[in-house]
Amino acid sequence: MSFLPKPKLHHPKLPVNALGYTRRDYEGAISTLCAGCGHDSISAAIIQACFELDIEPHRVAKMSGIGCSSKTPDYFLGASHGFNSVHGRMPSVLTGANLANRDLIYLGVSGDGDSASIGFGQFAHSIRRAVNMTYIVENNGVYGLTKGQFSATSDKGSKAKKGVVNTDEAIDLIGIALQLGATYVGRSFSGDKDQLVPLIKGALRHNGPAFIDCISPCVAFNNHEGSTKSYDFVREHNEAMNFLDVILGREAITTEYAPGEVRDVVQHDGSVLRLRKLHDEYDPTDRVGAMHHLHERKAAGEIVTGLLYIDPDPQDLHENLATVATPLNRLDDAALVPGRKALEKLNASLR
Ligand SMILES: Cc1ncc(C[n+]2csc(CCOP(=O)(O)OP(=O)(O)O)c2C)c(N)n1
Ligand code: SF4
Ligand SMILES: [Mg+2]
Repeated sequence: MSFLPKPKLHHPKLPVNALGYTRRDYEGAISTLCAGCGHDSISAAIIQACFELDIEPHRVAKMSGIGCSSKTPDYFLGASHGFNSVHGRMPSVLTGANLANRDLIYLGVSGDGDSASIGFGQFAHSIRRAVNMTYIVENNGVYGLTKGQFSATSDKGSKAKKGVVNTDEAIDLIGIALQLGATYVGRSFSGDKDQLVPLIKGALRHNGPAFIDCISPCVAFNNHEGSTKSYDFVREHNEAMNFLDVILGREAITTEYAPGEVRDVVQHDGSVLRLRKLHDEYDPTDRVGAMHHLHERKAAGEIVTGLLYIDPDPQDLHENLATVATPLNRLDDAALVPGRKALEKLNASLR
């Protein structure tokens, strides 16, 4: 594998955000993935989302497991905290970090192998425990890093590069996330930046477990005819439910739409998620309706994308555990070791 240091020079007139940073300040090392890999487009979307949200890079903690997808945090947010964990273990490392320091913005990046096989239990429990995070699965339907075996998200009947047909049922991570209580659930496609960037922005501003399943073609092992995760197949079968605009609290809402065309969801931090409806009957605040719609459209051969579900009033792990507002890693000895009397009082209260 080659390694090239990234040149630090950039055009002096690059646009800057409210913090005075350019997009370059959100980049990482040069990618070593195959040219055309969908994962690189997702990295670019994450960079764009953080730049547009004026996020201080040092406030982000990016976590991943093992796989081509899990390598990508090296290619964005070079000034952020990062932890490349063991295969399938990103969710528990992220949960622990989040418990220790609730002040950071947690971004988990994983693959379909990493999250739907070895890390399936970890994925499920991080969602049901309502960890405040943005969890992105870069879903290519194969184990890209280990040369293209079917993953658990490969559709039944889809073909491997050498013609073998997958006979196993696919796991739909969106369906699982909805069932286990994720409060922000979206699906997108690495080739649709206009849809993906706002979806990531909305997830980063969401105060609860936000899950995005992003279909991300593997050009080396799963971009042929017969694959249901190829660029051509996804473009032909993509059925977008809505388009999202994220309007920050400080910005005026100026765009005009006819009544009924949009739906606004105000988040706890004052930002507004403006959903431009593409299907009138679709209600993204109805969890059961979203699950039903997903199954129905899948049976019709469509890949449903967009913001599929949002809970406008989410609760996260810290609220459920009633932890103190101060991040636990900032508590001093007096708070952490309150002494014998406090311990006796606590024990007495439990008798
Ligand atoms: C404990 C363990 N088991 C197996 C492997 C081998 N392995 C490395 S990456 C990978 C799957 C990666 O697939 P995915 O998460 O879909 O990432 P992609 O490369 O497709 O982006 C496997 C099985 C490993 N590294 N560690
Ligand atoms: S093997 Fe597939 S997933 Fe891995 S870098 Fe290449 S195209 Fe991307
Ligand atoms: Mg994969």
